[in-house]
Amino acid sequence: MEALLATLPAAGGGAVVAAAAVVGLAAITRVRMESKKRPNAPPAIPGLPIIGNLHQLMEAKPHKTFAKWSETYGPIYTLNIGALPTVVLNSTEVAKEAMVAKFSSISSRKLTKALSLLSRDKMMVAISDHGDFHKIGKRFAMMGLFGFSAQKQFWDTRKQMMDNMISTFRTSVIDDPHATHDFRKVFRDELFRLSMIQSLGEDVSSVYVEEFGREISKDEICQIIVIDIMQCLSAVDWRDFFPYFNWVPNKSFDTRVTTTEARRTVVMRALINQRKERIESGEARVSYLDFLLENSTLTEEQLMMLVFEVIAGGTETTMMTTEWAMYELARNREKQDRLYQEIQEVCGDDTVTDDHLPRMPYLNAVFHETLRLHPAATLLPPRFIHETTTLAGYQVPAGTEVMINVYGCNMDKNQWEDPEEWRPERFLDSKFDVTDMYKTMSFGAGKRICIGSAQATSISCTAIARFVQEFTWRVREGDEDKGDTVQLTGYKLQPLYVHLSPR
Ligand code: HEM
Ligand SMILES: *[C@@H]1O[C@H](CO)[C@@H](O)[C@H](O)[C@H]1NC(C)=O
Ligand SMILES: *[C@@H]1O[C@H](CO)[C@@H](O)[C@H](O)[C@H]1NC(C)=O
Ligand SMILES: CC(=O)N[C@H]1CO[C@H](CO)[C@@H](O)[C@@H]1O
Repeated sequence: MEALLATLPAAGGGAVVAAAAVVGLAAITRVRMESKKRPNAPPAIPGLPIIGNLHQLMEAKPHKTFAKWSETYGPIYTLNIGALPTVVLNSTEVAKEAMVAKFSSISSRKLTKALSLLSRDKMMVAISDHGDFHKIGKRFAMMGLFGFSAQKQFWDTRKQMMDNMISTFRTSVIDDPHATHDFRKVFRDELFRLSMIQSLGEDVSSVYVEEFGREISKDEICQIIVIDIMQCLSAVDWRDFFPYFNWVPNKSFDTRVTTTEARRTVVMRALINQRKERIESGEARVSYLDFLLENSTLTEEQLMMLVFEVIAGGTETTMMTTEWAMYELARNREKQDRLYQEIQEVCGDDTVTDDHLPRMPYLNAVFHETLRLHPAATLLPPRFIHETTTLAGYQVPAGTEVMINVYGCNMDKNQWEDPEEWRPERFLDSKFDVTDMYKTMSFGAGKRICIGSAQATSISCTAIARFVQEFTWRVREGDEDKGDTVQLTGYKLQPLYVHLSPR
């Protein structure tokens, strides 16, 4: 009891927290008895380890807590601390069973409060239930954005993006050969530019937002529709994991989510209206918005959310993955040398392009090993069992929430040797096919698998290869072991700063 109290945050007042703790323990005891009644239920987490690991939930790294518990409770177990029973999955096999074989019983979403507000109640492909909106949204994205003919339109922009990044780094190396470079800033700026061109047809430099009463710059647009949203999503509200504590008020959290959502919406509306005016004046472009306006009958709100989704979803995930890859290469000199050797053998004096990628197995391994160790989504957006089913041989009743711990699956000692080590060589093993884009579950699996995976793979791999082709990478002194993440996200806590020397 004392341990529990000591780990709870001061917010909310001692009395409230103590009361919650007492009722919480009572709930735990009840669950223990109930689970005895249902012999075919997955193991339930009893009270003690929860108290022991509560501090990790408070640090908002539930994926780590969940992985730790599975060392004791195995690949599937239930948390019954609140009104909503939750089953946590930590092995690839069981997770795939849930996402592929049992999809028809587990195809809706159970959202955290923040996700539900930010997605305007499931009005995003990734966060919708499986149904008409999901199907239509996914088809539009394939046709209007990710299909081969749509992507072909953006090849020049992508090449330009790579050239811009290299030339930005080059210029700053010439200015000061000993400088440290802010990798994230350079990469995010260019990815955001690509996202804007793909989704709105132009590299928007500013937009007038009526509600703000002023024109906002491109940096501000990126801040409001991408960065603020991602940060808001990563500010885990632990009440979501233990709905039993839902009644504990958290005003600052609720206000922050509501404000962030409102700002995102007015900026997106302004961007879309600005674009519509151009289209009305006869200026057609190839873009996702142009495609949706001409080919769909979506409401204004749906249109706004779908365009927002590809801008926000496309920028940060690819940025995070590439940043981790460069961090690992910059601190593992011999792996970087091995990659450089492969680049020289395959490309000679030519600049690396998409066309070289199939002939570069080590580059492919570097990318997948980065996705494994540093998944952008450590926990997949929760799913919901709407029809009683079995998982790993256990019966799991309708009404249970499902948490898929990608981090836990990727760290499973039974599947990966020394899982905490970044070792691309493991993917050179003949049991992995080079062309398999889903060697880990970092892009999800089954019907809800990531639709941007091909684009993300090709941008990230080409960028990594070009960066290593042009420069030798070294992390800033003292940053060799800065591998922590922001709460439950895959964000690197300390942005990557590097020293570069031209090859
Ligand atoms: C390295 C980069 C990326 C990673 C690691 C990643 C990861 C994921 C994961 C794990 C899911 C599955 C969620 C689930 O099963 O519950 C997903 C779905 C999705 N991703 Fe990505 N993603 C990446 C890049 C992108 C890009 C570039 C875009 C678009 C511009 C994108 C758009 C989406 C969409 C729309 C879905 C929802 C698919 C559905 O629910 O049917 N992703 N992504
Ligand atoms: C309220 O939410 C914030 C996140 O914005 C979190 O840091 C804090 O711990 C929460 N407080 C309580 C009592 O849950
Ligand atoms: C609308 O869809 C058709 C058929 O897929 C396509 O050819 C056309 O380019 C689309 N319109 C726009 C503006 O993208
Ligand atoms: C990361 C982690 O703890 N993974 C565990 C998942 O569950 C299996 C049991 O089947 C454990 O052995 C793994 O260690």
